[in-house]
Amino acid sequence: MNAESAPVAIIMGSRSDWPTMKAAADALEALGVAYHAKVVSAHRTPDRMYAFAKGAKAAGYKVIIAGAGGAAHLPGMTASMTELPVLGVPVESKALKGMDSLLSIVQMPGGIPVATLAIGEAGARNAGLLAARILALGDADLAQRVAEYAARQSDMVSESVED
Ligand code: RP5
Repeated sequence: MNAESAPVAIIMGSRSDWPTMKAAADALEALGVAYHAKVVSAHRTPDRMYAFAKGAKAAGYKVIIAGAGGAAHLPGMTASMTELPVLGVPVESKALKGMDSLLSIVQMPGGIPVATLAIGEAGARNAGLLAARILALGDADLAQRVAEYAARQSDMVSESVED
């Protein structure tokens, strides 16, 4: 969603992360929350990461979702350079199935918080939903949409074990 300004930034270490991180974008779209999605790599584009993180608040973002795989330093490095809440999504890696990504993101030193989600698409989707819940604290209309989303989800779960 390329609105001119958006409250959520979805950043990721590589274009190869997008199929996973799209689940965050889809959740935000379902709730009518604008976002910008971009590739910002801690290792391959460190200057871009620095500029993004340092400028994120002034750019109007309220929440940052950061996804990365392997030696997943992007969420933590971003969190070290902004006061905005950072939600980290461990992208599933080929070699270690995302355990490397998870541990890289979750084991932050005290003082630099990153809220770490589950590995892969479920984590990305939940990051989108969590970002919306954070924004909903100051937005009654969005809070209503978040509640309706949860209710719709419950309605879709049949109690029956057969069709
Ligand atoms: C990380 O390395 C990215 O976040 C990605 O998950 C992983 C592999 O990147 P590519 O080699 O596919 O670009 O930095």
